[in-house]
Amino acid sequence: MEELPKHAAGTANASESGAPIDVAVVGAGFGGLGMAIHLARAGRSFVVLEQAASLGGTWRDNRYPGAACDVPSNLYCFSFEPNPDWTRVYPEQREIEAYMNRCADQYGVRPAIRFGARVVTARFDERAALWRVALEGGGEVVSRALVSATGGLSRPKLPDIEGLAHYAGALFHSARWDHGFGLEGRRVAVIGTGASAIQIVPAIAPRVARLVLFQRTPAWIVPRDDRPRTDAERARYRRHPWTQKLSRLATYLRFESRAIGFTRAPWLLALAEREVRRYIARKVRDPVLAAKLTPAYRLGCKRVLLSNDFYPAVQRENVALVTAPIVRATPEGLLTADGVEHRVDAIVAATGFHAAEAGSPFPVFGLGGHELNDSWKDGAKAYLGTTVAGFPNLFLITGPNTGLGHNSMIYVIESQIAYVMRALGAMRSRGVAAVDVRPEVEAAYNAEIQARLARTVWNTGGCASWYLTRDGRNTTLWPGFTFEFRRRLARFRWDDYRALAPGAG
Ligand code: N01
Repeated sequence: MEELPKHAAGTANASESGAPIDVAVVGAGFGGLGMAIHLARAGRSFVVLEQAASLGGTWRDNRYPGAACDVPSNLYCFSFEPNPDWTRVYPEQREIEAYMNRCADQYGVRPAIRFGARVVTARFDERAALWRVALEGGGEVVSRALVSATGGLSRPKLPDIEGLAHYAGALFHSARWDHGFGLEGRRVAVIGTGASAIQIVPAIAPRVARLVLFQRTPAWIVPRDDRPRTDAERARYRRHPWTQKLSRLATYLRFESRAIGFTRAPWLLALAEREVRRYIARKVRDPVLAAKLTPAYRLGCKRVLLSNDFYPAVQRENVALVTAPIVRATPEGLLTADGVEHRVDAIVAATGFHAAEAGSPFPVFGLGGHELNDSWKDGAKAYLGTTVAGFPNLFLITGPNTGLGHNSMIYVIESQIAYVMRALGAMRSRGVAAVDVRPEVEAAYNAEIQARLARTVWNTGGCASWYLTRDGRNTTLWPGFTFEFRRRLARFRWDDYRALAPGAG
């Protein structure tokens, strides 16, 4: 783990003078923030363009009741900035958001973040070998490299339910929680039983008069070994930082071992399923309800969820689990296929995000004016999840096939940031203006990744998930151990790239 100097001066050049800066970063979540800290340390000129008014990405957006991370706090932070003050084993949203803000200040990068700056297009200018990034309301940032750190799960997906527009009550997505809506004594519908819903339901069930939970597919849910961090632990982490590093390593290895079942030997997961079925039988008294809550696909196919309070919550008197499909919305609620109208004061759509088919949130034009989302119309792909042929000096953080079903995304993010820094360093030392990954290198890499994914639980486990495109292509997940991902990004290989000079596009 690397120590970074704190209070590094942010060398942002956010001016629109037209003078090119080294790097324009889009997004101030974990990816953009980590990138900014490393660019500042290297003395690069850069700016972070953030459309919102504050930083934090997913941890700024997902403020629903109960929001917390399912990766333990000692692992879910930057390797160079361990936090001895985490109050729980699993960090809550507001603590993670505060941690990110603290990092921005400690490493001096906040002045480099332009809030309220929404990118509308990014265009590679072949003559100058520069990126021209256009902002909403006019204005342009010109940079040698463009880092897109816009997040894989940043675009909420509302359910496609007939008549929803005519529903007269409150309606909001889990990632856009309406804190102005008073829950007390109200009837609330929650659609979905993914990671967001299973945190929301236990958090709001004691507050609402009635909660109707619409489940389309049950999730595999395992116990969550959460507890508060004791004062003694926190003191020990301060006095002996290696003890926290050891805890981080132990958690990393424990989580990493899950990749064996997910990616190499899905049959092993049948053993875990037996355990979880027993757990459901112990926790859910009514066998009919237990059967409804038991998945019929391989564990791991959809993200495995962690919770101790979801099963108790669905058994509360004021909670109903509805498995009949929703046929349409009425002005007063939701009508299900069994003819029942569920009248509610609010509908919470915990229905996930546009992921596998999302593409870039803004048009990105590369060589020959080609648009990135056009190149990705059959599914997003990149080399090492980071660079795309025909888009010189474009770097993606959490790009295609970098997602994980088993470990911390911050590990992936840091691997990619290090790769970008190596690429920038290599270009500078060779006097090269831009690099473009060779199409055959990208193609061979993706053929390998897809062949490996074909054997994983995500592709073979018998479920539909946000990991897959409509035609079943897995564009989101990395098919192996995360240390393999890091090793493959540990060197910037010139042979993989074509060097471009200005005017030589
Ligand atoms: O979204 P999801 P999420 N009618 O897509 C259902 C991360 N995350 O926001 O399974 C009825 O997983 C849908 O049903 P089905 C994490 O990576 C992490 O919960 O498609 N139901 C499903 O049950 C996670 O995987 C944390 O049949 C409809 C649910 O909505 C990712 O974010 C916390 C429907 C969507 O589940 C996304 O999680 C939260 C419809 N029309 C999120 N449409 C932690 O770290 C969708 N559904 C703890």
